[in-house]
Amino acid sequence: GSAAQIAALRAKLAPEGNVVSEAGRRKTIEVFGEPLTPVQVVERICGDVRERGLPALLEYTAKLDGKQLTASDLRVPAAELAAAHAAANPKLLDAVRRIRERILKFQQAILHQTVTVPTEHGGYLTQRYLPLRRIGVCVPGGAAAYPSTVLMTVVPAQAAGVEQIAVVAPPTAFGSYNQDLLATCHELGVTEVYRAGGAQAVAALAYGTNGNTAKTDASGIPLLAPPCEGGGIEKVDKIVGPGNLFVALAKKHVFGEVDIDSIAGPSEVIVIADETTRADFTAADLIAQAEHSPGSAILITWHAPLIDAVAAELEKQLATLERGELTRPSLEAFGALVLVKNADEAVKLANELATEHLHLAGPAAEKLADRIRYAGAIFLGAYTPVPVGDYAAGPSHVLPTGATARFASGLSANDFLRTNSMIHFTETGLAAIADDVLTLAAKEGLTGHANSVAIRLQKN
Ligand code: HSO
Ligand code: ZN
Repeated sequence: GSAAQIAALRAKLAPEGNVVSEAGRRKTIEVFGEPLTPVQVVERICGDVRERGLPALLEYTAKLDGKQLTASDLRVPAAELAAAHAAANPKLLDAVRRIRERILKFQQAILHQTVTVPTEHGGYLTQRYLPLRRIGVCVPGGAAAYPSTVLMTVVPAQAAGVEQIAVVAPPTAFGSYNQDLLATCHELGVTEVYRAGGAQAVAALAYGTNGNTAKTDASGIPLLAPPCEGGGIEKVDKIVGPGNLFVALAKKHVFGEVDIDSIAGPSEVIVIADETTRADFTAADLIAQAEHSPGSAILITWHAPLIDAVAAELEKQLATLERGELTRPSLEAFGALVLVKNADEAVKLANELATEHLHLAGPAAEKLADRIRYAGAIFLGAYTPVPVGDYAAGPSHVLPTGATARFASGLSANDFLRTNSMIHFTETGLAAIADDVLTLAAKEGLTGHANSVAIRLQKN
C-alpha cells in the first residue's frame, strides 16, 4: 500500500495508448508529414472533416485505414446487412437474441422515471426524462471483432427509446467487413452502419458530413441536423462506445458539440482472491483480460501460496491457449501479482486503482464489496468471471478505465436520456413564494425580474 507501489500499479493500469498515459500523449506520429502528437493529429482530422465533410472523411479512410471507399459504399447497403444475417450461424443469432433480452430487461428496469413533486397551493415540479433522438456508436475493429460491443451499446440505447442509431466501425475484417458484426446489427434492427473508424468517424458523427456549407430551411433558419446528401452521415446528438487512442481523443475533442460517454481506454481487471480462490480460475481470469492486448490484469491477495500457484498456472495456460502468444506480452507489461498483508490493504489498493473490472473471487473477498467505492463493475464470487459481464449478463461492458471510475460510470440506458424540468405555479402559489423571489432579485439588482413577479400580484 505504499505510494510507490500504488504508482507502479497505476502505470500497469494505464498502458500506452490510454488517454491518461503520459507516454501515449507525448509520442509523436507523422501522418501529416511532420511529427505531431496524437492530440494535434486528432485536431487536424476533426477540423478538416468539419470543414470539408464527406470528401475529407473518405480521404482519411483511404490514408489511415488504407481503404478507398466512394460516397456510395460508405454506408453498408441494407441488402448486405440482410445477407450477413441470412448467412449467419443460427447459434450466434440465438445467442444474440437471448443476450438482447437479458440486456433489455436489466436496462429497462434501471431506467430513470419521470418524477413529479406536488407543491403547496396546487402547483407541481417535474423532472421529465426523454430519450435522445439520434446517437452514434463506435465499434472497434482492431485486435478482434466485437459484436458484443454492438449489443452492449445499441441495446441500452434502444431500452431508453432512442429512435436513430448510427454504428461506425473501421473498414477492416474485424470491423465493418465482419459478417458476425453485420448480422448482429441486423438482428438488433440497426440499419445505419458506416465503414469508417478512428477520429474521422467520430468527427463525421459529431458534425455530419455536409461540411461547412451552411444549410438552411426554406425560411433561412439554419438546420441543426441537415439531412445527409450523397451517402454521408447525419450529425448525431451523442457518441458512445470504445475505441483506440484516436477515437478517445476525438470524442474529447467534439464534446460540447455533441455529448459523449466516458472515455474508454484499454481493458483492465483486478482480481481480489482469498484462501478459497482457485489458482487455475484466477490465471484464466487474468489471461482473459490480457488477451485484449493491450489489457491489464492484476491479482491482489493476502493468501501468499496463491501467488506462486497463479504464476505457475499462467505459464501452463499461456502455453496451450490459441491466443497465448499474443497475450503474454500484454501480461508481462501490464500484469502484476500483488501480495498484501490483509483484506484491508486489498480494499485500499482497489479503491486507489479504481479499476474497470473488479472481481471479488471467493466468499472472504466478496465480503469486501460494501467497502469498494471505486470500480466500473464488480464481479462477485467464484462463478462470476468477467466474460459473463463482457458478453451476456445485462449491464453494459462499456466501462470507465484508467482510474476514471473515480468519477465516471459504466454506460447504461440512462446515458441515452436527457431531462427537462417543468415548473407550474398557481396564482396563490406565486403569491406565497413571491417574497423570496423579490428579495433575491433586489439583491442582484435585477428590477425587471422583480417586476415580472410583482406585476402578477398587483390588485386592481
Ligand atoms: N472486456 C471488454 C469487453 C469485451 N470483452 C468485449 C470481450 N469482448 C471491455 O470491458
Ligand atoms: Zn473482455
